[in-house]
Amino acid sequence: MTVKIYGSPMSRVSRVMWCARELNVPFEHVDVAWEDSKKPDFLAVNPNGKFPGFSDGDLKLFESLAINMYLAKKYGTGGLYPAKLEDEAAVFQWTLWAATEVEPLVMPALLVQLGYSKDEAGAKAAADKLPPVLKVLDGYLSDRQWLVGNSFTVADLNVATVVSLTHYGKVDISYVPNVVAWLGRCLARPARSPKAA
Ligand SMILES: N[C@@H](CCC(=O)N[C@@H](CS)C(=O)NCC(=O)O)C(=O)O
Repeated sequence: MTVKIYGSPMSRVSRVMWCARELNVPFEHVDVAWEDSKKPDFLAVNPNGKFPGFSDGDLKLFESLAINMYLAKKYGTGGLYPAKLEDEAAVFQWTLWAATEVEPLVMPALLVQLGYSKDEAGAKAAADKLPPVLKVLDGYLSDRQWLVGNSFTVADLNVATVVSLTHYGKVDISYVPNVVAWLGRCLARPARSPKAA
């Protein structure tokens, strides 16, 4: 088995496992304890000392959403990964949008909920900036089911893993009903583990 996914499944590791399952790519999950993430063995896989770590043969990668785009392109072009250049560009757009515009506004609330942070005021201030951002996605989804083309792609998977953090962070997103409905469609996919975040 050439694909290995390293780290606690209760982390962004779940994103990559979801993607691999969507693609029916066999993988080895190497569970790494949180306290071992800064030790040399794991730093040799991901020098950031963060989960996930990933390898496919000799290739090592970090950044969960980039790993997903790699996996989808290698094992799912024409399916989970769109074949057309313009659609690939839309995958890049939505993935980077989720990572840069959405995740930083949701993560503080999640860290408070998980007990890693006590900065409730900071978490609220970040989450308060979310509505205009998510309304962009809501408007886009007003007349379509999926982000790119007519079927579920890695763009949906990547953005859904980020937007779903609102649930775990107890951030209300009921004001964007198209996003709520789309997120439900994404998270209902059989390849997603019930434990995924
Ligand atoms: N942008 C990175 C973030 C990686 C990350 O922060 N992972 C968390 C787990 S979900 C982690 O390992 N945190 C431990 C730490 O920051 O020391 C990615 O998407 O892979």
